[in-house]
This record gives sequence, structure tokens and C-alpha cells, in this order.
Amino acid sequence: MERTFAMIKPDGVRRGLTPEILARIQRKGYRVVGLKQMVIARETAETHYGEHRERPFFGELVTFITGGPVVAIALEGENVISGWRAMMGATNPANAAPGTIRADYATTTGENVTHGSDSPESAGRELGLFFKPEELLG
Ligand code: RTP
Ligand code: MG
Repeated sequence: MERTFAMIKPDGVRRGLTPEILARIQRKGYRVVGLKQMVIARETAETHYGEHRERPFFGELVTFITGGPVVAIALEGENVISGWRAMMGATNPANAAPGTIRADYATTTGENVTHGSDSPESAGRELGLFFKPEELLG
């Protein structure tokens, strides 16, 4: 069984998409092993998106992701890392396959509703950044 870090970004929370996205996760059969709504501290956001530190959009990205509550989710399931990213769709919603979360709800690359870890290494790092072990189901 694999685990990943998923997040509903501030645009998704603001637009009331949390129940819809959790319903999609439930229908798919993934197990929610951690869940909390929170405002991300600037330092945490800079660590989370550290790989993009040198990119031109980094400042905007950190401002956006810390600009309102997010829902942090720890998911468990078979091949959940790639499976959850498949459910999200491409980073740029214009390229996202029909039926994916980003195709259905997002309009811009900057505000694309959800996040998902992109590898087992990122998943472990991001789960550790957002959740204490005692906040997760066994
Ligand atoms: P995420 O990390 O949020 O799950 O998204 P991702 O893997 O699909 O995309 P990634 O390349 O990791 O980029 C992280 C987030 O940065 C914003 N971004 N903006 N303006 C731009 O060109 C640009 N490129 C990326 C997006 O919000 C993207 O999800
Ligand atoms: Mg990414």
C-alpha cells in the first residue's frame, strides 16, 4: 500500500469544492488517513515548493498557496501517487483530460485546485511536512 500527500488549494476551498473532491476520492476507493483544513505558514510553503525556488512564478505561487485555508489530505491506496495525479489532470487545465479535477474546475495554471506528490520521495517528504505521525491513521 502506497501513501501520498494531496491538497485542496486555496482556490478550491474558497469555491466550496472540498466536498466534491472528497467524494471523488471516496468513489475511487482511496483511504483518507489524514485530513485537516489549515493556513500554510510561509516557511512551510517555501519548503514544500522548494524545487521551484528559482522559477519566475515562485513568489506568486507562495503568496497564492498561503493566501487562504487549504485542506491537507493523506491518502492511502494501490498506486495512489500516480492515481491521484491522474485524477487531478495536467498542471495547465487547458491540457487536462476531460473528467479530471483540473479539466472540470480549474481555468489557470496558477490556480489549479489541487496538489499531489509526484514521486514516493516527494510523498514521504510532504506527508512529513504537513502531518505529525499521531495525526495519521495506522
Ligand atoms: P502541484 O505540485 O501543485 O501538484 O502541481 P504539478 O506537480 O502539476 O506542477 P508543478 O510543476 O509541480 O508546479 C507547481 C505549481 O506551481 C504553479 N505553476 N505555475 N505560472 C506558471 O507557469 C506555473 N507553473 C507552475 C502551479 O500552481 C503548479 O501546480
Ligand atoms: Mg508538483
